[in-house]
Amino acid sequence: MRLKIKPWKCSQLLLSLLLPGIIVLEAMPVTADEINNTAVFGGDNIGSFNTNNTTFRAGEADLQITKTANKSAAEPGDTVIYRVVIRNTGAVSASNLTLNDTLPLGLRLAEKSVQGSLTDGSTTSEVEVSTTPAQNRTVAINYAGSIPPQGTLSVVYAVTVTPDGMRGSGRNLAVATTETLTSNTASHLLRIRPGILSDCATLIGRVFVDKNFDGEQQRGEPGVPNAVIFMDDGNRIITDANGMYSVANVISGNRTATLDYTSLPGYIQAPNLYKIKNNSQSRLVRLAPGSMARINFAVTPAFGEGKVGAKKRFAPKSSKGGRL
Ligand SMILES: [Ca+2]
Repeated sequence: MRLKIKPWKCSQLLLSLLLPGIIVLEAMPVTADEINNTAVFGGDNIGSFNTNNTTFRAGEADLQITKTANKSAAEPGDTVIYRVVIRNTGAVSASNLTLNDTLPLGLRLAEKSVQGSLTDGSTTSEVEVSTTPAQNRTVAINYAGSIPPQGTLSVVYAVTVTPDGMRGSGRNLAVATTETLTSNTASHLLRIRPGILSDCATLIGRVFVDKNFDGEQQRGEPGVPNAVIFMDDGNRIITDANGMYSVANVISGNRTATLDYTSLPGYIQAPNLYKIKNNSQSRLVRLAPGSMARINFAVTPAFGEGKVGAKKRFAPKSSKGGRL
């Protein structure tokens, strides 16, 4: 009797049994992890018989991916270091791996920064990875080697935050694939702050009936809705139901806002008894980049309550009182 097992290609076995007959077992790979098995039986005085086919699965590789960054928030001009760890939790090696990372808007990969290292047990060594230029913000990083079972491939790379990052979500998604496997999708959210590169600011304020002429809004001093304010850049702003307004993305610098009294029939400018410079229809404010400033307009009815005798009834004794 002779038992012979020899490797045939990668996963094909040839088993021959002599006396009293011949049994040939062939194992043909269908996919990387699926094997189709057929047996042929025969002898000197009998014909050959084919057995039925059986299929069984070999050990599988499995990929798990995690992604981290060296900071949770960044500003335009900052560099962020991402680390992607791909672990093979399967029973066989995973080869020819590609990491696809879709970067958020405004983040640009520094291609020369890409580094790879492979950890097998307690041994970590650098490995060569290549980068395919980004298409639609998706960067492909390729590793031509194999990740052994329970081994990890770490890929580290740097991205630069551009001013466009302010318009993006800051979230990126990474997924690792081989010819037959796809990992889970790792996600990381980077909060992108305006930083010093933002040249815009925010202007807020309110138009209200100032009954005690201190320039501040206290209780009992209602806001005036639908008041029109013109900016020096031509912007036209209308107050809401509470007399409030806000303008985002105002170009920084010296900005002027003017209350249009033609939008407020029956009201005139309320005199400010404490700040003479505020006794003006137009107000000047210095808006620093990324800052917020407030311009309030105090008005008073041209006739009736709030004008005649208001100063005596509501004027504070020694201070301006609280601001609403
Ligand atoms: Ca007041």
